[in-house]
Amino acid sequence: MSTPEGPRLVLVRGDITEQDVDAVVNAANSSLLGGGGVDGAIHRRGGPEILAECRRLRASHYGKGLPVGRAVATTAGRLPARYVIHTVGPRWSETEDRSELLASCYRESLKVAEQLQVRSVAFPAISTGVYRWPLGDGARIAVETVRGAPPGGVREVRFVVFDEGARAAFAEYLG
Ligand code: AR6
Repeated sequence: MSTPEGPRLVLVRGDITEQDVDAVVNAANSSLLGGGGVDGAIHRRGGPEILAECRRLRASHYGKGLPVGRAVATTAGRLPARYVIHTVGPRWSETEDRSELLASCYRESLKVAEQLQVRSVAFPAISTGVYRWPLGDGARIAVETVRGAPPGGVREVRFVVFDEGARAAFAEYLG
């Protein structure tokens, strides 16, 4: 029997809100009510339907907020994608190793993608903006975690990064 193949990993420098993939991952915060960075861009471009669904999810399941490392899906509103998968990255800490929580964001988002039966997923470099995770380490965790995930129906994972520094960081691990 042949070994099942994992998804193709692709690196793109650009805006995650413009990606023609089935699901876009949002680097959200626990409130699920929006913010800056990727989160702000997704809500701005995707329109109010996304926030409305986030509010409903909060009311029904996440009254105390979506825990760090977890993921949940909503509509993608007016984005080219079908779904937004919201995940909450850890803030970088000088004193505590939170790598497992960052890895969990990628793993849990992929699990949600499998449940949605989608074939392509775009990830931003979670936690490397407002949450200040060092880019090189964030890229390593992203690539290693996605490579280590059990193969399923997702055929393409696209890492979408904003600038040259982030592109170079991911390129190093993608080889
Ligand atoms: N497309 C692709 N990458 C982007 C985009 C974009 N449109 N915009 C920013 N980046 P951040 P975090 C890059 O701050 O660190 C929000 O306020 C950016 O250069 O979006 O997980 C939330 O509500 C960086 O490399 O997310 C939370 O409160 C990466 O995406 C908090 O920020 C992630 O930066 C989450 O912080």
